[in-house]
Amino acid sequence: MIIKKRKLSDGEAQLLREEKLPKLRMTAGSLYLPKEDESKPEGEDAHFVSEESQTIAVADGVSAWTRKGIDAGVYARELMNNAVAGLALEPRGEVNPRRVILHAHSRTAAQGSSTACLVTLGGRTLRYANVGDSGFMVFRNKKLVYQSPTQQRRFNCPYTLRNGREALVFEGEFGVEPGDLVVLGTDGVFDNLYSSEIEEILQETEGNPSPEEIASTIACTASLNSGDLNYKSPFECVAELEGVEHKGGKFDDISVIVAQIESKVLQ
Ligand SMILES: [Mn+2]
Repeated sequence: MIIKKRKLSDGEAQLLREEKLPKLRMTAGSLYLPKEDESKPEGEDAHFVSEESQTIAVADGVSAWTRKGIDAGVYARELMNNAVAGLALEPRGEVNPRRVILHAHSRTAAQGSSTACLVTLGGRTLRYANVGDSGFMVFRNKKLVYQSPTQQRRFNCPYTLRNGREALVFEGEFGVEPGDLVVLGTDGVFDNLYSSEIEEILQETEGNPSPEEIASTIACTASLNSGDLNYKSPFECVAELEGVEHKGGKFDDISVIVAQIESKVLQ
């Protein structure tokens, strides 16, 4: 009897290839620089790093709520706390970012609204859920290889998560390799720093800096740019295209998480 060899589907072949490769893990560090505001010393951003769940996330409370006397930072922080609680319910190694965001959204009771971006490493793939203009970039050999898309209704008006409103969550994934660097941040980072400037920071850094040290350099550079009237910021460029007058950097809270992707086996 002749048994014909069944041809593997693309997905099966990919799985087989992945199984032979070493598993990956990410090690992360962060820095948060809230903008100077005596009434809101904690700012309106929030973030967390969960090494255990191999998950990182940022959120950015919408400032416009201040006009109604509401501190959207409270919403953002509660959202991130609820996301951490949601992670505990996820199967090990198979975190579903959308489910975690929806869990957090449904349980956050504070008034306000916030953008959110949650990234998790499973196998050799980064999976993420994003709402609005927070996001992340992946650098390979100190060069940008991936940038998550943002979701906004119009200039400077991102999609957000809000109590009692339907959550429109964008999902995506990207295959990573050992040595890749993930830079996750709120718009305070990417409105004040081009990807080419992050590449420069990575290329100019000597030795073997920790993710925390890299996050600190990126956050501090974005912060310097944010207060520089003569710096033609990414925010200024987009504003110009939209016919909105804006000069220099953008004064904002700055949250950066840097995650280093490495092989699980000791090198
Ligand atoms: Mn912001």
